[in-house]
Amino acid sequence: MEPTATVQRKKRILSGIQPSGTPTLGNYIGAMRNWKMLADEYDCFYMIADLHTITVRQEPAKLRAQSTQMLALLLAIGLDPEQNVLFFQSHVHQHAEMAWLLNCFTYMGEMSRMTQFKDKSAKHADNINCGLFTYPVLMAGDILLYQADLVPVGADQTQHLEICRDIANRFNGLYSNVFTIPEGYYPKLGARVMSLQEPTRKMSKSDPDDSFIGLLDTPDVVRRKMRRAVTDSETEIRYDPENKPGVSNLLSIYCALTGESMDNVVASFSSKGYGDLKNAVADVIIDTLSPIQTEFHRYMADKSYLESVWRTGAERASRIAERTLSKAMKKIGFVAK
Ligand code: AQP
Repeated sequence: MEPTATVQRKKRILSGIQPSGTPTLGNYIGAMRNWKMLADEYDCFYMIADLHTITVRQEPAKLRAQSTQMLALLLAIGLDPEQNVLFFQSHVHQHAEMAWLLNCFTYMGEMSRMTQFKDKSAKHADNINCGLFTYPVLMAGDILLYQADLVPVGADQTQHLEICRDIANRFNGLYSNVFTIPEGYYPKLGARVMSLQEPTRKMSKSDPDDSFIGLLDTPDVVRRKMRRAVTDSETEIRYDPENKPGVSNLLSIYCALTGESMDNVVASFSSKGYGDLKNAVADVIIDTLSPIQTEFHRYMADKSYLESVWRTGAERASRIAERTLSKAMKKIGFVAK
């Protein structure tokens, strides 16, 4: 008898980014650049999470432009659209459908405990919509549709991954194994980048412009934002996030982009001032962003190529998403088409 070869499928990863603005250096260091490193080892699905973006009111033309730009930026950082499935969430209608199904398997009490809902509703007090409340259910569907094994998560998303696992376990418990239960993936390189103006809060693309470095910021803008970055009234350069959050943030950006260890970096700045640190951080940021921006402009000039990437991505994603959605619908008891 022929020996049976066991073909092990690569583990699958699903991650996303909202086109709620120009991605920041935080998105890049904490998420995007890691995505590129995962491509060889994993079967990667990266979505531009445009459905999630409308939990906060968006200007239509801006949302469209930001979404296209986001795709061009993903390509510009080196994500290969053949190796990775790159797609717009709204192009795969199964996301919205799965979210509805899962809403009916999620309890109000569970959603009420989500800290991001509390934070975001405080930030957008004039528009606390139901989408903002059930956002983690849409996210659970995003993950479960692709039977993802791993989900790269930052500290702010662990609660959402937990709820996704709870919902999937509940569903599987009722209807036998429909969903893969995802695990968190914690990237080796994944510093949390803080706001330049309020360094105790994370850097966010929808915050005021001076508080973040956008991936499309020109060198002049980077230098200006660095000059204005909040530090403290001392002069010593040391890594102490609790007492010196501004300086520590600049140091960790420097380490994240150069790959140097914190000890070495702190030692190399021991006889220097905050101005020198800011200049050095600006230099490494500009060096990082400049090749990305060149590629970005090249992709933006080729709309038909971008279109072909998003069409192919949607087709590839839909095929898998449909398989899971149909299975879940059948289990629930809907009549097959
Ligand atoms: N400051 C950050 N440092 C490290 N990682 C970060 N991420 C976001 N901000 C930082 C990571 O980027 C990925 C994509 O995030 P997202 O766009 O889906 O949503 P977000 O976390 O809400 O990002 P923003 O920039 O703060 O968006 P807005 O302003 O729209 O809310 C995630 O993996 C996230 O951890």
